[in-house]
Amino acid sequence: MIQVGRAAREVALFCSDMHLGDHDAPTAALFLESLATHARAATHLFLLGDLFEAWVGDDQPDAVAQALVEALAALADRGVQVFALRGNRDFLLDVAFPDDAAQRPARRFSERSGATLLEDPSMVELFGERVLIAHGDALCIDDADYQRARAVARDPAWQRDFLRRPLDERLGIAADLRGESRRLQAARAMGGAAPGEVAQRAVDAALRAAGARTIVHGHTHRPGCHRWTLDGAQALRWVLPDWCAAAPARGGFLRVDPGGWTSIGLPAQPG
Ligand SMILES: [Mn+2]
Repeated sequence: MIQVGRAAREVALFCSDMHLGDHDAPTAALFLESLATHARAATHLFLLGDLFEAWVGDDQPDAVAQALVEALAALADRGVQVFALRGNRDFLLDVAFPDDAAQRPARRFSERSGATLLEDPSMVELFGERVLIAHGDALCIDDADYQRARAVARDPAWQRDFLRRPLDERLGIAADLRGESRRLQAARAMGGAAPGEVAQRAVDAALRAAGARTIVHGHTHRPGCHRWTLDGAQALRWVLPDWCAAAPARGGFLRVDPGGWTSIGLPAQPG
């Protein structure tokens, strides 16, 4: 298990739902500037899914994606341990292309960025505490249509069939899925619909299964800190914000250090 806090100087930073892409340069600039500021003190960076608005494979031809890859690689070069898990927008992140694919990227996302891809959910130990980390969409179990779509998009056979296609075709399919063809089952998993809300019983079950009482996730775009009692113990659920540069700007990190948990918002907006 990943352990943070074996040395007192260690600092973990969490964020998610940046939804980066060439369609939104201001949000990419906002995020990359904020990351440069706050990652300076971090020893571990956790990206909890939906880093990108869309991801058709590790050959995604996207200048903003390349800028994030380079920023992560620079952090990794400085010794920061970078971890990422896949969201519902970028579920093909670092997924291997089949041998008979029309074309294949020279290097996978993890190789280019220095990030280690984690399963969703994963367990980490933070300063002696077991913490479950997840994107969050798997906890939205009350939306049966969404969960069916998620299962299709996460099916290895569906993914192989998709990655086998030429890049232009994959980009076209992704655009169609986000556009009019929402009746297709995979469409909602690839984006389009507004994110749902997690079901409390799914959160409780995930924490019990993990033997944890703290979870950090994103996806819902409803940032907050929820406390309740689970089997007689205090439970904690941190929800990360999504990022958007358009006023009123949204975004932020969660920081964990020997002093505890701190939510880091954006600096006050001018005007
Ligand atoms: Mn999401």
